[in-house]
Amino acid sequence: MQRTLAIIKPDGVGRKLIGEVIKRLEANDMHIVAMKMLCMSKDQAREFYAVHRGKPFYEGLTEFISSGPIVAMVLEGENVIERYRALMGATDYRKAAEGTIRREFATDIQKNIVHGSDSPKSAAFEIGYFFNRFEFIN
Ligand code: IDP
Ligand code: MG
Repeated sequence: MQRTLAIIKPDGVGRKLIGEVIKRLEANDMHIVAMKMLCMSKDQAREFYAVHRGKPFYEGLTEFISSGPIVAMVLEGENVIERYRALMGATDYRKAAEGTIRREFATDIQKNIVHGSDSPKSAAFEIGYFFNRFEFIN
């Protein structure tokens, strides 16, 4: 069993896509074992996305992710890191496969509705960033 961090970004929350995203997780055997809605500060966003520091999109990305409420979730399932990445689709929605969340709902390479950890190492860091051990249902 594997865990990953999923986020519905401010564009997804603002466009009332929380239910749409969660429906797809539940339909694909990804179990929500922790969940919260919150707003990130700019400093928290900078720390969360530290891996992208120095890239041209870093400033815009941290500004965007701290611009409104997000929903953070921990998903559990077999091979869930890779399976959830596949459900999201490519970072650039124009290159994302048909039927993926980003292909259907993203409007921009930055405003792409969802985030998902990309490896076991990043999942461990990202889950620990948002959740402590008392916040899981099991
Ligand atoms: P990922 O979310 O598919 O893992 P990353 O490369 O980790 O993609 O980038 C993190 C986030 O930064 C993306 O989801 C997107 O919101 C934003 N981003 C990535 N590349 C660009 C870009 O070229 N221009 C603007 N924003 C970008
Ligand atoms: Mg990434």
